Amino acid sequence: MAPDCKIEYLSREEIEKLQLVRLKKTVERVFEKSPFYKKMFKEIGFKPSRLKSLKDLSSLPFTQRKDLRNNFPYGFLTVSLQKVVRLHTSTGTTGKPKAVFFTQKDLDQASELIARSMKMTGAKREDIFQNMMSYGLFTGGLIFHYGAEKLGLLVIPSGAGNTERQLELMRDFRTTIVHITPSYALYLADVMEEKGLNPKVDFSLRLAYLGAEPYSEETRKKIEKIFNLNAYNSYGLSEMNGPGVAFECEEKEGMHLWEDNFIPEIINPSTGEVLEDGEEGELVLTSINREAMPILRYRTGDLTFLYPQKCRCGRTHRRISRIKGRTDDMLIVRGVNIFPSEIERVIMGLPGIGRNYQIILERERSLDKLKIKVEVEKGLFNGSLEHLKGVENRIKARLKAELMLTPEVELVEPGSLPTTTGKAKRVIDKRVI
Ligand code: DLL
Repeated sequence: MAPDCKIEYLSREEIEKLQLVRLKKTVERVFEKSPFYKKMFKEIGFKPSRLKSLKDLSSLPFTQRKDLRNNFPYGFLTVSLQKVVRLHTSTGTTGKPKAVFFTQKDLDQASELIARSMKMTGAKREDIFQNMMSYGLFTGGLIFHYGAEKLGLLVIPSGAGNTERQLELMRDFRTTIVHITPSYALYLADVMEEKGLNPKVDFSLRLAYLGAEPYSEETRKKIEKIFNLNAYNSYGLSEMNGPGVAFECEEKEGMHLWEDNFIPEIINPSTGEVLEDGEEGELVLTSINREAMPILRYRTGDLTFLYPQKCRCGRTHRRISRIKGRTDDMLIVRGVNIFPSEIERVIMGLPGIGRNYQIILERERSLDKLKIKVEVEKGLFNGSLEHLKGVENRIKARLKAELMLTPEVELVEPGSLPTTTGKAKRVIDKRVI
């Protein structure tokens, strides 16, 4: 069924009216049902009846990533498990991921937002859509998949990786739209050229949805030129359904954040003060149309601003700028969200390891490459080669088992990595985005 596009053009008053109704319902819901918010509201002495206007939202505390982890898995749930039909988790790499639950209604709504976003950028029923994002716990696969089906496209659920097969599918079925990470798009172009294929001539691509990781305007332009297509930026996070939170329109100037489903705020990340439109800060989101697991004032860690001007396309939902960076040290490596502290926890828990390590990120043929240099204990280099290999293999095995990472590991002599008296610079990111 075609998405309801009228909602994209509501007046500001109409949007705010709808937001207030949905916000009140959400606040009542979490107050009654979510163990986490019940406790929070009690602690701050807040009653849902106190919420009279959208401005009152700012009197509530923020919800942080650590709250989700500390209340894993069911602390945010506001429905009985019988009503939950889907689990997704963030692609994070800690021992405990963030669990995100969906009722059937939540999934329908998430599909609606994807269908709306795709339609906005000109996707049509006759398009052939190849979804090259990972299927499974990551939202980029399934959430987008159902949205594209809702719009009536032919969906090829090819998932991530397996480049040869991707190319074959693209040629056999004349794929016209791809959903892909920008780095994989560049890699794909490399492989095409290597095989003597012309990305413009031998394929039928006309649209690409690029997201799940930061990239620059220059990278977008490069991808558009190589494939001769229109590429649109797509933003989202697991905690808020996954993709479909904000999406570019044909103007390609900022992403419309679907304000009938999410209330955005931009805050100063150090003070928590709410900033004006146009000012850059951390994006904070409140989901106001979720059943299983609404989240209030969630600190995304993403740096952006809200455009103060109306969009030329006529849609009224405000736009966020391309994501400028993170407020924390989260790295996105091949689509997986990684915190250096987690790598440290794993490495330092192993025997034979010295005091220092370094995480090096590079781009090799457009794909991220992760290398970890680890200082070993004194004397280890004087021992047998076999013993050293054993230490290296143990590091690799633990990183794989706990964090699903398969980096290159290099063992180095104690004291050979640079040290500073101040804040250690353990991450060297050589990637140019
Ligand atoms: O990456 C959801 C998604 C899937 C979005 C497919 C777009 C397309 P997470 O794994 O929870 O969810 O990672 C969310 O990825 O907080 C941002 O830091 C980053 N991110 C997502 N989209 C963009 C983008 C999915 N277009 C985290 N530009 C977010 C920059 C992005 N960063």
